[in-house]
Amino acid sequence: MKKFFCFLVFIGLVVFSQCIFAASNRVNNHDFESGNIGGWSTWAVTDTLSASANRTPGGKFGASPSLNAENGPFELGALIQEFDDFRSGDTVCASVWVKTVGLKGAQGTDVFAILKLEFWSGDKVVSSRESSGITGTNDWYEMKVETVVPENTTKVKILLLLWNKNGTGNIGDVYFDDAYIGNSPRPSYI
Ligand SMILES: [Ca+2]
Repeated sequence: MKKFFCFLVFIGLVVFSQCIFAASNRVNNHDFESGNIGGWSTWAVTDTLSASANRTPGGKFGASPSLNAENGPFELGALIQEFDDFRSGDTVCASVWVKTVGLKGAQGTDVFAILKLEFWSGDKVVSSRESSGITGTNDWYEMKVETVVPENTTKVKILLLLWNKNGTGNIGDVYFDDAYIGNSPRPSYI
């Protein structure tokens, strides 16, 4: 009986923690386990889903954008989500796990994977914050940005960004997975 009670408590804690995480992480399809990129808009990137690189425990998919768009290539490209429920003065914490394999520019220049937050007022960007970028080959690494929502912000955007510093396009691969945005840092149990 005692073991059964402990089992019920354990199940309850698992369900509770998942509910808390679901409530606190505002990113839709944050782990790409829907098997598509639903919830994300794309800007100048293609090849956005990968079944070969995943960071989510028990998962199958990550996102793998490329700047080599059919109508490109471009210097910048991103997967993007926007949120209208952050208020000026709020703390905003964002993070994403990223992995790179031989990532560089099509012409030998550097290409960086970056986590960026943009703060919009109406149709204008009023400010932005971004992580340091990584390039080349790196194992899974958690990029983080934490700041305070500036005055007059009406919309916050999270961008999983690729930037070719001195040219266009890229070769090699970048993988993003398990994106997060909320008013407090990502819970430690995910
Ligand atoms: Ca995943």
